[in-house]
Amino acid sequence: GLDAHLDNKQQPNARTIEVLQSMQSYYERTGDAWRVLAYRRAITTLRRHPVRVSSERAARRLPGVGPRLAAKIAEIATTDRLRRLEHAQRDDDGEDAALRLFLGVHGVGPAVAGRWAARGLRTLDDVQRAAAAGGTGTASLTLTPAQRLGMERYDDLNTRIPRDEVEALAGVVRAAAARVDPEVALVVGGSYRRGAPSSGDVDLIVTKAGTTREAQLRPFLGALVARLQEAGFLVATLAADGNIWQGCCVLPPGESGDGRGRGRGGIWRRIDLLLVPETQMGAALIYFTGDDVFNRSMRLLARRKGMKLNQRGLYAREGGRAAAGTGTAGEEVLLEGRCERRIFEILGVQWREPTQRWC
Ligand code: DCP
Ligand code: MG
Ligand code: MN
Repeated sequence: GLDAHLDNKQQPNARTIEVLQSMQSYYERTGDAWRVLAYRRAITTLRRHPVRVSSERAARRLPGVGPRLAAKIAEIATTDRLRRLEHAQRDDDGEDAALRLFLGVHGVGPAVAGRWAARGLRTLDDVQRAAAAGGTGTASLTLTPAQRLGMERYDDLNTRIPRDEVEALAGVVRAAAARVDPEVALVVGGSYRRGAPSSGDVDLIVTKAGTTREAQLRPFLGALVARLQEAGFLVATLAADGNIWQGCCVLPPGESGDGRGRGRGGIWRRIDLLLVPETQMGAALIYFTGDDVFNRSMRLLARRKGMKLNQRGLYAREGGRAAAGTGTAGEEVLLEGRCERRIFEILGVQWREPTQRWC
């Protein structure tokens, strides 16, 4: 055929074809099968056409080209652009920006963010309106309690917490904890312990000498949370489940010289309270200090050596390497839980300060 002789340079309608292909791939992305077919047909026809098509009338005479496509072919040939495509590309950018926006909502992951963006939602107001439409109908959507908080406090929860504020917030919890039980100890973990200048949240590990089970600390946690809620420090609960309490807190008025602490009117911060018996403190420190990549590599190393590391301890697996190979864990024997350094030693890993545990 003719098209075999015409490479892209010689092809008299090369530029038109190129723009139509962009338009076709846009319709492929939006799932518009009919338009994809129409564009494919027009492109095939144009490829075989030996002369440049620059008017709407000439385009109309091509087989498989309807009036609307003919107008677009003429527009490309005479202006070297297609406004419809430029619009479509702007819409695409809008979808990307919306996706990033929605990923910032606490409690929203890639799947939900993608669904919201794909159905045309672009702003938090769009989401709010769809949520207000109730739980039924195609235009509606249901937010989880965590997502609702994430929407209402979007800016707060996307603002990093400076190191000194992490310290001030932990100080408030420490003071309250001391009044409930002076023997309880609190350690700030997470990115703070790794020395980060700012943190996404406050990770507080709660422990007490002599404890062997987290249940022994639960009454303390209940009393602490009640006290901090009453004081207006804890302002929202996201999850309260076993050994972990997750929610939001805010610096009390006057707590910080630069006016950051304004009670409920201040910036709401994410806080995690984790109950850890003393016997598991070393493993818990490793886990809650992270970072997550460091944790994964430590666990992998443990598996390779026929051991198992989790947030409660380092275990030997009956069957050792064989068990690691088959993926079936045998009976586990606790090697160490209490001492962070000892866990490194048993694993045969040189000690790393928390500030060196990120990759
Ligand atoms: N963690 C993990 N794997 C996950 C989530 C968390 O190993 N999927 C561990 C390592 C983290 C720690 O828990 O350091 C605390 O989790 P955070 O989500 O609070 O993360 P960071 O404190 O490290 O960072 P940020 O400043 O964002 O809070
Ligand atoms: Mg954290
Ligand atoms: Mn956390």
